Amino acid sequence: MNIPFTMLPGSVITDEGQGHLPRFTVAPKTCGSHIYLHGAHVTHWQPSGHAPVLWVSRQSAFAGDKPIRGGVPLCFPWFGAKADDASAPMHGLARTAEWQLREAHERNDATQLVFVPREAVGTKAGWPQHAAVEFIVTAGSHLEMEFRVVNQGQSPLRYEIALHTYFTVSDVRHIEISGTEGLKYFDKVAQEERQQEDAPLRFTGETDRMYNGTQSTCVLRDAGLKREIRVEKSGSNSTVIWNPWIDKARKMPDFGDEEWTGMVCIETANVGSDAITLQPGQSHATRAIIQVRRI
Ligand code: TA6
Repeated sequence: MNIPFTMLPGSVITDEGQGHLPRFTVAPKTCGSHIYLHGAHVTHWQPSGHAPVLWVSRQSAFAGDKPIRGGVPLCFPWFGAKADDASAPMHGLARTAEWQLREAHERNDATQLVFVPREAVGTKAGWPQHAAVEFIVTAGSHLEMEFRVVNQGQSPLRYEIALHTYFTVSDVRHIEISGTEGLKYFDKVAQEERQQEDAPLRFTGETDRMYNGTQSTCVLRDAGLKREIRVEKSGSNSTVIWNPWIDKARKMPDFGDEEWTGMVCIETANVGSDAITLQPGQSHATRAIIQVRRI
């Protein structure tokens, strides 16, 4: 059960979002943010003095059994297709699960909300048994997100996690992302290992790259919106960068045909060879800290 509304700090109200889904609207003086209980899904974050940072498709579904297209989908406990079950949902169970709010606090002009999966989620086939999971969102002049897992069982617990963050950009053809220069990556479009040249990433076509073994901060430079978005991380060894481009956008029913130019994903993750294995009693936190700077 969510904490009683009477225990919500003044900067948090509950309202009905799109699709009549329950949503928290968070508004400390430093930002505005929306978080749905469905998938514990952050759909909006706008620091004071800046344009909205997160992107959501105008064609997104807002329905119990579908993930919201945009914002920050939580990919857990697997990323992409489930290795041993082709019928399992893409990107795991967390982003379509029902969560509840366990705590809410105001701290230094920011508001922190702690979400935990509803009891019933633990019975879903594929959800790691004996895993204590919480998702902590701190919305303020920065957006901090932490996905924490504790292995409360008696055997090792292996999982993948990605904070699959969608950013609004002026035009993906006119931005660049630094932080992955010279790194090896798996190119999901070409289906082969490649190495990035020693220059920031620019976009000239469908881009779907998994970088493993990197703790680097990525910086998205967007001259069109006169801003840089800095994606710092801790507890994350993988970065995924994605833009569907024209053909893939057209094939997605919850993605407008022309919307591909206005977004890019920079995902803070532990996926593939960087999957996490927790021994009994161990815990791990995957954290993203997002900041915006005018340029
Ligand atoms: O993170 C990139 C990716 O794995 C792409 O391959 C693409 O499938 C994207 O995620 C979106 O996946 P979704 O299941 O949300 O359509």
